[in-house]
Amino acid sequence: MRNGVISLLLSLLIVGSVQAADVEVSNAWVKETIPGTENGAGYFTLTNQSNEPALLIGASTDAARAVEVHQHVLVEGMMRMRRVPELVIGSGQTIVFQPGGYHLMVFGVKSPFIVGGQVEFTLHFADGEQKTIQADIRAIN
Ligand SMILES: [Cu+2]
Repeated sequence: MRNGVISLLLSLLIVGSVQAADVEVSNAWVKETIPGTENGAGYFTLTNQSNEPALLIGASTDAARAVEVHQHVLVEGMMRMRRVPELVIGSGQTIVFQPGGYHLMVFGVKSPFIVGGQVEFTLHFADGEQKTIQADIRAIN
């Protein structure tokens, strides 16, 4: 009986931890910065492997003044960028951040992003979960 209670508690603990922690981040990269500019863009693939939707509410980095989640949208025939304050990743869903679509907008890069290096970002989820990722700095083309 006692063992049964303990294993039940353990399984509840395990189930309880399967939330944003189960959002897998892969293929994280940032564009090298263009000399004379101080903004950058970061990309990655998010896969929600949990049974619950996950809510990405922002990102941060020590390498820049600010980071925002952005999306490109077509407004009257023009591509514009919009800040996305909350991005829902449904259970089982994969969302690809890529040029022309979702991206991390990096404002005020402190020192240039040079190909071959890495930039650390932290993704923030609504349940308080944080995920640290290392993004490879890649050439623009
Ligand atoms: Cu942007």
